[in-house]
Order: sequence, then structure tokens, then C-alpha cells
Amino acid sequence: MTEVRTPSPDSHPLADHAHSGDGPVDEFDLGLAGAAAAELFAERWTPEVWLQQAASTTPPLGGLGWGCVGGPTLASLHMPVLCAQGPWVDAWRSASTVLRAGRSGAVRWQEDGRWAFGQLEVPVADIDLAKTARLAYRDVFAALQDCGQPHVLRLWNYLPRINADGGGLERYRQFNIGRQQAFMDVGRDAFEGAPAACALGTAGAQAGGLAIRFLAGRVPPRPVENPRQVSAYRYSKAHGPQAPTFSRAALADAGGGRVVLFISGTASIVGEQSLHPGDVIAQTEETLRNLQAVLHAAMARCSARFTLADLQSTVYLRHAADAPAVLALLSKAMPLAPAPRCVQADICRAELLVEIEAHALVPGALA
Ligand code: 3EB
Repeated sequence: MTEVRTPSPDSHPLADHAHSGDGPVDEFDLGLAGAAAAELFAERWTPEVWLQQAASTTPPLGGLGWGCVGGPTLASLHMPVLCAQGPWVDAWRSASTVLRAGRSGAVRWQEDGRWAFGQLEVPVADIDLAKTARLAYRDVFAALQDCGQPHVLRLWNYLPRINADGGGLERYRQFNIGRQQAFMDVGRDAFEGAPAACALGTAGAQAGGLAIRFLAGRVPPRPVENPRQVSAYRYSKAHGPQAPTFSRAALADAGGGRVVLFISGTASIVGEQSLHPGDVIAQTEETLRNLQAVLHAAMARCSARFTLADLQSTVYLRHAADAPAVLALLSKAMPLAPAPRCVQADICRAELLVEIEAHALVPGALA
């Protein structure tokens, strides 16, 4: 019988918020059967359940904490929660035998031999966000190498005052310059084959720095594009000197005869143009058409059948006051889906009022 060692909160490497140098790498043998290790699971937890699970003999790989403080292994995201469920954690876990934790520059990560979750938060100055983004992504790519799970399945980006001017250029556009450059620096796909992602703005005194989260794995995911939209990495210069680096969605084998679909932030964009300025309801309806189009594109690439009811979704709203109307529309449009979660955030184009992202785990196999 293998001895079970549970990380104690203060000795856990992720408890160390220092950003300098590479930290120690600890291994926690959790003494479970190995066969299930390849399976990936997503769970939506209350902050209390997160704390229990993180201290258990089967801790999650990591998670995104919304409006909550989840203890030493979870850095919360600084956005007001607008849904009735209140603060929550999107946890990612497997049934693995071993979790290994480490630090690569500013990134703290955990991996289980098949999947990895990483997080970083770095301070952001008023100018030169491109450089900040490039350096942050250098650490993300170092982490992917160090943790042995080199392929990104999904990236989440949060930055303060995303629509503000950053010295002659909108800060989101500066971020795009640094992000794309960082992909090129290490020879990663910055166009076709880019990871699924989102990029949102945080506001107010709690805005924090540039926060990045990622889920990675041993096997490259299969990118999916939306035929209603120009691929974001092919946007014209009208949307900034360097294009955003993300695919509309990504598909991966989740083990156990299931596939996982990660849908990037999706908004009221057709072609490459924002539609329905000033009308949050029409924007939400257009976004639903885009989500449906992504599901159809994904189904062409695997045997899984996806519907809107399969989606665990997160809704970002520029204006908190829009939450009741948008959530009511969504519960009508996808009545059988798990209740969407919702936070206040700035969307990366000033005219966009709503953005929806989602993941789904359903039976099937990659085609
Ligand atoms: C769009 O379709 C809306 O910059 O990583 C959605 C998802 C958006 C990801 C990103 C931006 C990003 O262009 C914005």
C-alpha cells in the first residue's frame, strides 16, 4: 500500500506567491489505481467544496475561482458575480495516482502525467502591456515544457482596463501584440492550430494584474473554427496591428470514451464585424447562433453529438444591470442546460456587451 501524502497548505508549492525563480517540484503519490488517470473531469463547486477537495487525498489539478478566495492553491479572479449561485470554482480533475506541482517563472502548475493546470498573475503597468504579455507567455510556455504536458487545451486571460488607451493603442490590442510575439518566439502555432482562449477585462479597485490560467495535456487538441466568422488569427488590421491568437474551439479525447469541447469566448461577431451595438439582447441571440455554429463544426470532427444543453457556460457582461434579461433569455434558449454562471467583465471590443464561453464533456471519440 502506497503511503498517501497530502500537501499541507503552508508547505505546498502553490502557496508560495513569489514570482522569482523556479520553485521546488514536489510529488504527491496519492496511491490510486492508474488506469483511470487518463480521464479528465470538469466540476462546478462552491468555494467550500473546493477547500474540502483541495485538502483531500484526491485534490483537483486546479481551478478558476470566481469571486471567492479558495485557499492557498486557488488564486481568485477579480470579477463581480452576477448569477444567483454566487461565487464558484470551475475545477478540473482526473483520477490520477500522482500529482506533481512546480513553478516556472511566475507560473504555478500541477500535473498528473496526462493533464496539467497552471496559473499566473503578474503586475501590469499603464503602458507597454505588449511586453508584459510577451514575458508572461514566455513563462507559460516554459511551464508547459517543465510540467511535461506541452499542449495547451484552453487558455483564460484577464487584464485590467482592457479597453483603455495604453499609449496610442488600446490595451487589448497591445496584449495581442505581445501574445502573438510570444507564440512566435518559441515556434508555437500563432495562427491555424492556436489554442482555444478568452480575454476579458477586469475593472475597479480589485482589478488585479494580468491573470492567465491554462489547461494542458500530453496530446495536441483538435482546433475548430466557426464558418460564420473570420478566424480571429486572420482578423484584418482594422482590429489591431497583430491578430488575437486563438481558435474558436478545441476538441480533445477526455478518456473513458468521452470527448471534451472547449469553446472560446464567443460574442456578437459575424465575419469580423461586431453586430447589434447597444443591444445586449440581440448580441446574446447572435452569440447563441455562433455557439450553435461552433457545435456543428465540432461535430464534423468527432462522433460526439453536442447540443446547447451540454454546455457548462460562463457569461461575461459589460453591464451588471443586463444580467436578469440575459440570463432569462439564456434559460429560455437552453432550458435543459446547466444554469449558466455570470460575472461582470469588460469585453475586448468596446461595443460588445456580452461574451459567452463554455465547455462540454460528452460520450464520443475523435473522428
Ligand atoms: C472575438 O471573437 C471576441 O483575444 O483571446 C473572444 C475569445 C475574443 C478570445 C482573445 C477574444 C479572445 O474576437 C473576443
